[in-house]
Amino acid sequence: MFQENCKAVFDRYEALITRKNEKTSFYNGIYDRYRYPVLTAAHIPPFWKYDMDETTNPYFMERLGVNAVFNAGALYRDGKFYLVARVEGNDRKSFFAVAESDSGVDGFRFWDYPVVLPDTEPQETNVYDMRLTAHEDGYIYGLFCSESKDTENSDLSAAFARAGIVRTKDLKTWERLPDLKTKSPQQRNVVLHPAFVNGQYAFYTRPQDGFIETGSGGGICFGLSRSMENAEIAEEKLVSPRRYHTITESKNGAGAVPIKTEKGWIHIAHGVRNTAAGLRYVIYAFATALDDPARVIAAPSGYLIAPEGEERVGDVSNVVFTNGAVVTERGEVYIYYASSDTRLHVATTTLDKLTDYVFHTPEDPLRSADCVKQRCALIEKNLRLMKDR
Ligand code: M1P
Repeated sequence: MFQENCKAVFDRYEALITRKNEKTSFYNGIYDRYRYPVLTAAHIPPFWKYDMDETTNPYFMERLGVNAVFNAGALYRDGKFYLVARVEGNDRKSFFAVAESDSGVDGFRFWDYPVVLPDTEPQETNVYDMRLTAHEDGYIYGLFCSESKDTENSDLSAAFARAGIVRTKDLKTWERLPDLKTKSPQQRNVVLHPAFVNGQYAFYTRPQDGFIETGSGGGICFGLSRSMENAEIAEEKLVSPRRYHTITESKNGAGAVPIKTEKGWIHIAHGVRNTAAGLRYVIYAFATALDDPARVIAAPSGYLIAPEGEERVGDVSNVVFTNGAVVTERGEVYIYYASSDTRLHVATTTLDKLTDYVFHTPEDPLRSADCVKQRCALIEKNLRLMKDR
């Protein structure tokens, strides 16, 4: 029985890891979607979950289950795709693990061990959502949410979110640096810019008053620090604001590390609005100037990716979220996005298409009357063209 079950579990795992992915029929001209997620809880190697000793585990039971694999930082290097995924155990604690693939759309296999971060922060209870920045200083930095309990507050769920910082050269050995200091009481969704700006390290931050609510935090901000060893931002400047009656009304946050194009830095972020059914998270894009990565120069209207089909359902339903995208030397773009805090997908496009989308999609006019005018102008132009054909 033990042997049979063990073999069946490993066979199922291998079949999943070696399964080829394929594009779906989804079309919007901007990006392609794929039939299968690239990482799920089932992608976790069985030897992370089962005790494989028949004497201590005669029923071949899972001893340390994994609940979900989602929000992943991404890196493309020497023809390989690396994801540092958020792995959440059945015990709710998250940790990081590296999965590697040759294709970027399938075949992701976790390395034998999860990432072991230096345990320098005794108050830290949970870690998640690492953004990987290959910085021009030669390090790969990982910025993540470091969560600890607010012990002063009688509410059992009260917690603090801070921006934890680690760095590595190989994704194997990690050095922990002090958390980012800002004037905001809490921070989540902090992203390090890959280049020096005015000779300093540049960050996209998301100030927030509470653990969940951003409160007076106006949106995605930008700030500079002289050092990474003691990263401190004196002033946060608003870049991409929350706006009434838009996809960012409740909150937003930087996602993937900005992508450099000839026309500007392209940002792929998330926006959140409230609904009668709870918060809805979508992914949107904007661009900042090459000579001033805090100045927005293009802001396409609405969302780039919204949850569809089975993506809409999971532990936190109606959510898509990204913290990683990569560009290959051929100009292909792989956007890794998680759905409903449960699984990780990929959407693929090209730098040319993404640039066209960001710089030629009209902005949100912010009022229904103006949205109708905007759409009527498009219809009128098209009807004229269709008549001439
Ligand atoms: O549950 C949805 C997302 O919620 C948080 O994002 P934000 O701070 O913008 O609300 C993050 O915890 C993220 O991990 C999660 O996917």
